[in-house]
Amino acid sequence: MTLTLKVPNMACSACVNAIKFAIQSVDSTAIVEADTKTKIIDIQTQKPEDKIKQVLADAGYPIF
Ligand SMILES: [Cu+2]
Repeated sequence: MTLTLKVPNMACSACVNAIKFAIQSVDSTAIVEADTKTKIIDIQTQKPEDKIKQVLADAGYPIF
């Protein structure tokens, strides 16, 4: 499953690393592609969207 989410707080490569780390903490096989210009991340994961959104919110990157 691929999720496409917009993460308004994602500003730089450190944010991308934090987001990847947060997602991979719940799904170590997840593949995360992020674009800091568009604030869009594409995530290939087996976890439900709600779970991914929750870990991102917990990491300081809420999805609106
Ligand atoms: Cu940043």
